[in-house]
Amino acid sequence: MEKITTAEATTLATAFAPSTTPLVGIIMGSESDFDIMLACEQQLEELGVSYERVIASAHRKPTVVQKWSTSAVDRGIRVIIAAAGKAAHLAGVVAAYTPLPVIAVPMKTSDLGGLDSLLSMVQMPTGVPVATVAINGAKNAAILATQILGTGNPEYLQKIVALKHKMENS
Ligand code: C2R
Repeated sequence: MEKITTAEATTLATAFAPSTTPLVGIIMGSESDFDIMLACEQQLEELGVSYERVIASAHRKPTVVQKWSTSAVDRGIRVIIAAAGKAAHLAGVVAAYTPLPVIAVPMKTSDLGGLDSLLSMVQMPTGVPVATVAINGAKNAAILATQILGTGNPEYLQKIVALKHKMENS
């Protein structure tokens, strides 16, 4: 699980037919979000859930975000996790382009402590929801994504049951 460069991420974002078929699509507004979002990827790996990662900002790379979001369903993605900080419009923009559930992870910020990111994500107007986890709640985003997958797949449901048992017995 290497940190990918922006160039590689852009290539991935514009690749409409990736070789594997990830179920979760992770999008982040900046490479600077990656250190926090690593926990999300690690949790998905622990739960055995395939994912892809893209770094693309809605205001810096609007075309990439549009292409990645609109192609997600056809590429086999079933849940999207969007992480961003400050005026975090990314999750809402992605949700506008896809019928898939979007989980938002508000990044902690230096100026407003992440309250800016949180409100930008959680306060989506009626009709275009994003399910927002806690500030820097990267792990919970992975668990929630797996729970959503689990509603239609007993394998993932069982992974969540096992995770809960582990928590209870630790
Ligand atoms: P830089 O570190 O690249 O300056 O980014 C990123 O998610 C990051 O937390 C600073 C912060 O800006 C956020 N960003 C957004 C969006 N794109 C980047 N909120 C977006 O599209 O919403």
